[in-house]
Amino acid sequence: MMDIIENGTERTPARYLVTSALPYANGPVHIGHLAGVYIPADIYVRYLRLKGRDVVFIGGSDEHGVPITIKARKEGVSPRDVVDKYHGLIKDSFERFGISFDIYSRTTSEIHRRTASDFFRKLFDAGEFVEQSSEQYFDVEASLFLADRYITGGCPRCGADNAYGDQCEACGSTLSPMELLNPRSTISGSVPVLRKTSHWYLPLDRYQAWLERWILEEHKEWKPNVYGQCKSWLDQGLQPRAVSRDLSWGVPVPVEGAEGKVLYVWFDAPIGYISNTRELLPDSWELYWKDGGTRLVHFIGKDNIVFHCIVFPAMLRAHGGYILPDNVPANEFLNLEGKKISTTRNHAVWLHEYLDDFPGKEDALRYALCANAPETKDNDFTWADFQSRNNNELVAVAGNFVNRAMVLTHKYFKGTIPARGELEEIDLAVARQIPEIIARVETMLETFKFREALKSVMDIARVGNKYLADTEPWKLSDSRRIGTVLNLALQICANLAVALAPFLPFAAAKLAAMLRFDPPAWDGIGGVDLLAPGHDLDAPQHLFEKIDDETVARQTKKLRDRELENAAAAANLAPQKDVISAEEFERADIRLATVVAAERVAGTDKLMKLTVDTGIDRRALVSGIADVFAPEELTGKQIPVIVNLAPRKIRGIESRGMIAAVRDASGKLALLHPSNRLPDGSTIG
Ligand code: B3M
Ligand code: ZN
Repeated sequence: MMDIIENGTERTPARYLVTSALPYANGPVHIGHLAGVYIPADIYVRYLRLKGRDVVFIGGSDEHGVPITIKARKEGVSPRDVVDKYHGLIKDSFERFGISFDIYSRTTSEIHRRTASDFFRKLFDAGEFVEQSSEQYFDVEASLFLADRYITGGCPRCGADNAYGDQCEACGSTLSPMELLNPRSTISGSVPVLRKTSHWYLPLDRYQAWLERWILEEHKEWKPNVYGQCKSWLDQGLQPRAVSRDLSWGVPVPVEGAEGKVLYVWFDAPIGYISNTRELLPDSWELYWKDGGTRLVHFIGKDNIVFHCIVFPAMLRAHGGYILPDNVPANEFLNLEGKKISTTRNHAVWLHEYLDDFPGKEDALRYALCANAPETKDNDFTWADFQSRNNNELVAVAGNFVNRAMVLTHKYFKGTIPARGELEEIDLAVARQIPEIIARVETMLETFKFREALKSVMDIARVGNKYLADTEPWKLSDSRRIGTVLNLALQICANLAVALAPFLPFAAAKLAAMLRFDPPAWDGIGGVDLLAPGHDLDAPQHLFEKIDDETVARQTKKLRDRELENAAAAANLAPQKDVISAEEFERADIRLATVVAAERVAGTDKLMKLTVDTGIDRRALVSGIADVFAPEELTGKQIPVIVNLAPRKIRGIESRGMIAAVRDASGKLALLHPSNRLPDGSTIG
């Protein structure tokens, strides 16, 4: 399909260049990133390497653009501080999850600045840009042009508040700042004014016909979601796009008189793929980017489709000399417990937190995210599904099969692989099934159907489990027959060790070590002679561990707590306090009491000494309400008093209790009175 068909036979590309989207270094990465981009890319690359193909896997952080400078402003640090912090965190998370980049660099590197700058200059010199001046929103208070996310307002498509100048997150529409209803600056909150500024535009309209042919006719094999989005962009008619911005953070526009202007982040970021390849392979990078024998594949999320399928190819074409992507297998989005993952609302499973909460369980998440990947539609991650995939699939199917084969071999043959006797039909059938499954895994991987591929890999273990259940070697007495069955079961384990490797690299390595097996390349599997009889196995170990209910409950609680925190913060309220039990609450003794006397505490503005009748006794207490209430407003009133609070000395007065008053976010006070009078000392609770 994507192989070049020549005389009816598919030709394997000479080499592969695989890129994965460069995440903005303005926050940590979460499960949505992993499921949508990095896991599929890593599986693909690991598979290609096992196939012995020449492949480079390019990653890196996107360190320019407004998302970075907004974060810097919010945290009161420099953009440089922000990218240094998050680049380190992101790189570390990917490494710990086994994402096997050949390079993970950054767009603030010197080589990138030069590469992006030269790229722009080449297009500029060739007259590929049009310069246009236009009116743009300007924040007078902050004295700044308001690019992209520096401006918010109503969405002209769906009416949502707080759409950004480049996109509405509620409905997903791409917007321009001029379309926003009631625009506001996100920096000062002020209403922006229009001011003239000039920018360089890439006239995408000039590439319309070419793109229509290249995508709509020559790449009908692209995933329907990708093809469909491209078609809809093309059907609307392409417009020139500005490739510069009035900002100070970014790659400076390399043109005289362009002070204060930088390259638009979506112009420089994809060039980052080139820069990072140059950094990795200073002498041979051009082979990967310029030779027709290379297959270029971009792994991205759906919000990046237009940039990778339309804008970047147009840039490459305008430049000349570069190959174009052969495929862009973009995924849809992953939701979390039924809601959109959100960095700003902190509704996410952050990878660095998962790694700390689940040490040694990287593969469990890799498995759940691949098995449930949003390949054709948005999907939902739930902790319950994660637990059941781990316990019912990894542990119960794959782990269980390997463990039975290992334990039985140790029991019957002291851990030495037995020789096979004559094969019966049931053995031959199993031996035929394994290469069929592996061929299917290959087809699925070559066509980016990673969920299906993983399901098929698990079928290897399913076949193995069924084989042991059908042959029941533990019930046999003929040692030769037991040897035949266990030999075959172990051969299936060896196949599994290789087939699992692209998906679950840690478990695959552990399995190979247990088998004391030096795994062959991908094309060496499928058969049942991978392990030689007489060869000693290592001691059996569990490949996977169960995840218990408490662990899952802790994670769902974490999400719920954050949701409450966010709701409180949004309403400008203090977050909910830690949960207490009913028994703990009941320890507080709150009663109705009547204020019998009130006087200001001399020398203070706020303190009032109250004498209250609690029904049990008369006592004094000191309360910080004198700036709001006068003594005469209080006497005679019934109010709730916490009577068993430990006494405290305040300004020489022993305060025995505390009145329960109401306080709003700004500190305003109100008192509580019962709706009808009840005897003093009546309990509240
Ligand atoms: N940083 C957007 C994103 O993280 C952007 C991708 C760049 S890929 C060249 O979704
Ligand atoms: Zn909208």
